[in-house]
Amino acid sequence: MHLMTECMRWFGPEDPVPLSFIRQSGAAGIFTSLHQIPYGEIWPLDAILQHQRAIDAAGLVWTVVESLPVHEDIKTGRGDLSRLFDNYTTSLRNLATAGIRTVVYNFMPVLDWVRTDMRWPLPDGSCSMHFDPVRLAAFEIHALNRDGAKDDYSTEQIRQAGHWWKQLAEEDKEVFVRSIIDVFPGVKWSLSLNDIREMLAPYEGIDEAVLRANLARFLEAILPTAEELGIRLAIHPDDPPFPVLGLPRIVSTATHIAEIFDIADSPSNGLCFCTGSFGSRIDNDLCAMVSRFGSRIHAAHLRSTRLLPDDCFLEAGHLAGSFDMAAVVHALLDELDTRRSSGAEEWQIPLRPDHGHIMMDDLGKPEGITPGYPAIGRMRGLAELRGVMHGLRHRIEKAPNKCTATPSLPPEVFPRVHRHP
Ligand code: DNO
Repeated sequence: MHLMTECMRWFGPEDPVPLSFIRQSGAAGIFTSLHQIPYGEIWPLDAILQHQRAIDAAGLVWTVVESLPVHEDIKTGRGDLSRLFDNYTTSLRNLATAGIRTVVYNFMPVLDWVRTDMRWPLPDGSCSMHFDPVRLAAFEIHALNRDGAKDDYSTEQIRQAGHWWKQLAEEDKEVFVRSIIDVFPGVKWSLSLNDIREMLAPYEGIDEAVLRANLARFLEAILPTAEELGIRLAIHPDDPPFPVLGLPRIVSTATHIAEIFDIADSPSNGLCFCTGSFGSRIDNDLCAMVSRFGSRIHAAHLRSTRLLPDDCFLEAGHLAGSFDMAAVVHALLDELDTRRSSGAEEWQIPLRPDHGHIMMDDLGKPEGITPGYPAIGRMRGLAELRGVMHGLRHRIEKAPNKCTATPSLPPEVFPRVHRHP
């Protein structure tokens, strides 16, 4: 049976979920990064190999780099760009030397992903992440005091934002602000609101077209090396897939992806298909996107969002969102088959469950450097996705409803039981 490789994200030695636990989830591969290296600096081969050895020792494989971050100067098109491009390609070379050839990156200005509540209580007692534009308005207008923020919201949203902000206790304001400005993967930079203002300033005058031109300059600089090394770059969509903080967005829709692929028609210029990001827009038809961009999908993040009234959304169970996850998985399996039947050597699409509900034992644990990535909720997500994949494969490859006996079971799943005499 040809399935997508099941993976999990690991944030490195500081991750409260160790590799030994990840192994127990049934995942075979790891999406990870060298979070300790500042954005824009070279990833030395030694550091890559050391990270890889830790993963190997746990019986897993470093399948995908997530992410090799893109420095803000590249996005704004300022500073010593040729040094940054050289550093990026050197890191790609070092990764290829270690045999790692799928590399995720994003082109989101200033912030990585944004939610307005990291612990939204669900009726079953678990917690999810939630996005509410009213709360983002409160952040922008009352905490950040961004010029022009009010122009991005309706009068009613501004009114509700003021009301919500006023009733928040001082310490809750602090927690709320931190949860927006300090959610970079695997690190806590302890950024202040002033740092964010300084990071926003260079974007003055940068609209979608300029940001896309800056992405094009970056891709044109690094793609020749990526192609030579057989590296598949995979851009991650904007999360959420619409403008925040008055910043342009260029990776939110099918039109955007087509524009990015137009920059360079190269297999190295690929996509990380994040269903949760794309799925937070009602006008994104996920199955159509898989069919249209299939050959360029180099990695998948599978997660569901439930779209709610007033432009809110919450992160639903992996199969319980507003779009049909099983249909998306089916489309991805079809893409695998297309690759295989065309004789492609690299036919795999590694997947990882993205995010997960905070549930059971994880409810009492601090989020630390990995908000959104509790062990149990992600494992539940992976198990559900695995079930969908196997069920679909069974339907596709075997006669419907026919039960075929399994001739042998892999020994690592059912090891010999040593009984006392
Ligand atoms: C959020 C993640 C993102 C993603 C980066 C990719 O949970 O999907 O942080 O890793 O944006 O560069």
